[in-house]
Amino acid sequence: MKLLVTGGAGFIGSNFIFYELEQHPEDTVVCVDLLTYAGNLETLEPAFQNERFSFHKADIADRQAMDELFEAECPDVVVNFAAESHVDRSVTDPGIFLQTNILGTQVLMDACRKYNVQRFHQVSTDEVYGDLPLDRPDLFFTETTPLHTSSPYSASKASADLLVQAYHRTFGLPMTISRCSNNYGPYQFPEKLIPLMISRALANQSLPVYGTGENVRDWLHVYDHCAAIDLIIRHGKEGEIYNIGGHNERTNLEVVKTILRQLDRSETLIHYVTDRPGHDRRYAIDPAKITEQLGWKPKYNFDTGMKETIQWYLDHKPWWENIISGAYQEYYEKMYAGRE
Ligand code: NAD
Ligand code: TDX
Repeated sequence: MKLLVTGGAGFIGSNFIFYELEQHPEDTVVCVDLLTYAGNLETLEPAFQNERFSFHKADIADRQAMDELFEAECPDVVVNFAAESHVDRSVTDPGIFLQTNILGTQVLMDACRKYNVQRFHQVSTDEVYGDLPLDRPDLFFTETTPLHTSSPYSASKASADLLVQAYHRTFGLPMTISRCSNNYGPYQFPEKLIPLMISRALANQSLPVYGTGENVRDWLHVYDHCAAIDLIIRHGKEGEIYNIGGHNERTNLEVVKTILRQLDRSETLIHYVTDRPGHDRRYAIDPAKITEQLGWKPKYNFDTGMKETIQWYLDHKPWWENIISGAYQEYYEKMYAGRE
C-alpha cells in the first residue's frame, strides 16, 4: 500500500510516518508538507534514511501542485494531518486557518476523486464538539454530539469535517474521519501547553497559565493516536467517524504541576495570565465506538507517558532549542504581550 501523508513534518504527522514505516514494512510512505513555521525537516531525519519514504514540499491548497503529485505518486490512501493547528494563532489571524484547513481539504478530496484514491482519512479533533461544563463529569463527547465550535481553529476543522461528509454523500468519496483529544509526546511544537511549559521551566522562566488553570483537557499519547488512525485506515468502515481518547482528564494546573515536580522546579514559576478568548472549559472523549468496533485501546497511561515525554524533551534539547531560538521569540513576545 502507498500512503500519502500530508503535514508529516509536524508533530502528529511525523510520529505517524515513523509508526507506519516501522509497523508496515510492506508499505511506502510519501509525505507532502508546506514546511510552515510548524513543519520541521529535522524531525523527519530518521525517515529520510528509509528507502520506502519520500518527501515533497507543497501546499495542500495548491490545486496544480496536488494534481501533479497525485498523478506522479498514485497513492492508495491519503491521511490528512496538514493544518494550522494552534488555537491562539487562529484568534490573531483566522484567514490562513480557513485557507489551509477548509480549502486545502477540498483540494485534496478533489484530487482523491480524480485519481481514484481508495481512502481519504481526515484527521480531525474533539474541539469540533465545543466544550463541556466543568461541573458535569458524567458528560462525554460521542460521535453524535452536535458540532458546536468556539474558535476560528475549531470552526475551520468542523467545516472541513462537514465538507468531507458532503463529499462522501454527494460524490461517494471513500472517507473516514477521526476526532482525537489533546496529544502529547515527542516532537510537539513548543507553542503548545506541555512543551511550552517544559522549555520555560527548564530556563526558570514564568509559566503563563490562562485564567485560573481549571480548564480540563483529555490527554492522549501521540503513539496511541497514530495506532488508532492506522487501525481506522485499514479496518475502519467507509463513511464513519471515530472518536479517539483515553480517559485522561487533567486540569491545566495539574499538568503544569506534574512538569514542575519532575523537573524539580518551584511552583512559584506559575504565573496566571489573561484568559484565552472563547477558552473551552472541558474536553472529554467517549472512545467506546473505536474500542468496541476496532479493538483499539491506548498503550500509555498519563503518568508514565508524561514521564517519558518530559525525559524526551530533556534528551532532545537541540531539537526544541533550535526552534525557540529563532522567529519563535518574536511570536512569544507578541502572543503573550498584555496578558500579564
Ligand atoms: P502541527 O502544527 O504540529 O503540524 C502541522 C503540519 O502541517 C506542519 O508540518 C505544517 O508545515 C503542515 N502544513 C500547514 N499548512 C500546510 C499546507 N497548506 N500544506 C501542506 N502542509 C501544511 O500540527 P499537529 O499538532 O501535528 O496536528 C496535526 C493534525 O492533527 C491537525 O489536523 C490537527 O487539527 C489534528 N489534531 C491535533 C491534536 C493535537 O493535540 N495536537 C489533537 C487532535 C487533532
Ligand atoms: O501558554 C499557555 N497557557 C495555557 O494555560 C498555552 C499555550 C495553553 N494554555 C491552556 C489552554 C488550554 O486549556 O492549556 C490548554 C492546552 O492548550 P493548547 O496546547 O494550546 O491546546 P488546545 O487549545 O487544547 O488544542 C489542542 O488540542 C486539540 C491542539 O492545539 C489542537 O490542534 C487540537 O485540535
